[in-house]
Amino acid sequence: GKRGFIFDLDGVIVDTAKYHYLAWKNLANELGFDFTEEQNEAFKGVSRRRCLEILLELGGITVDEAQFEQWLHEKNEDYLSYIARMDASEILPDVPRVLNFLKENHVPMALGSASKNAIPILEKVDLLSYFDTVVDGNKVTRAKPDPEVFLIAARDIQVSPENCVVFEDAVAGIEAANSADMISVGIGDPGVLSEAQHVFKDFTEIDIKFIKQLVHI
Ligand code: B16
Ligand code: MG
Repeated sequence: GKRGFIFDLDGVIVDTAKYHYLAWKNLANELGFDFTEEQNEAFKGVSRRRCLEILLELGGITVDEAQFEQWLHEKNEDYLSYIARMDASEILPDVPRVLNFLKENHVPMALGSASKNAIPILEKVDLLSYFDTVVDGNKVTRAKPDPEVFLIAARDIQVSPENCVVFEDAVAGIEAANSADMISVGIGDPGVLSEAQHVFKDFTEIDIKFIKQLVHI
């Protein structure tokens, strides 16, 4: 069947994962505890709300709903201050090479992200026009590792799940792709992403031959 490609955003197309990390770390520090990069692995691909729940568990802090909402807001404002300075130079190396190849070959492409900030980020780095659909945190009710985000993306591009190829940097995202019966490609550390069907350190390691095989061309 016809193949389609689904890309995660943070940590795959752009390195906004580092800005999420900084904003969570700033909040943790303000609340009197530290937050390490290792702990941040569990935040990748996970909804903003779930991240704050985990952060507060790490700090041993319990709060009421109003305080929770306020810290969510504060973290996002801090994150957006990093995003405001982004431009196309922050697209990860060799991502345009792969996106351009797929576009030239008319392969359907979707974005599948947990982020509620996905569209403004794609606009900032000038990649919005590449995607036939953007399925983001505003459209999804169940966060990764639930497969909902990728199943909606597959439906939008009219490609059956088993013919979808998902690029993901998060453990939760690889789990979501696998349970949707899609082909999972991990971007990052093979030790962390051991559940992925294929793993590459980054896009510079991806040969166009590999992409051609996946697209059947
Ligand atoms: P926001 P992805 C995810 O994006 C991030 O990996 C995750 O760390 C973040 O908490 C989530 O988006 C929500 O983002 O606060 O911008 O709505 O990796 O699924 O593209
Ligand atoms: Mg990600």
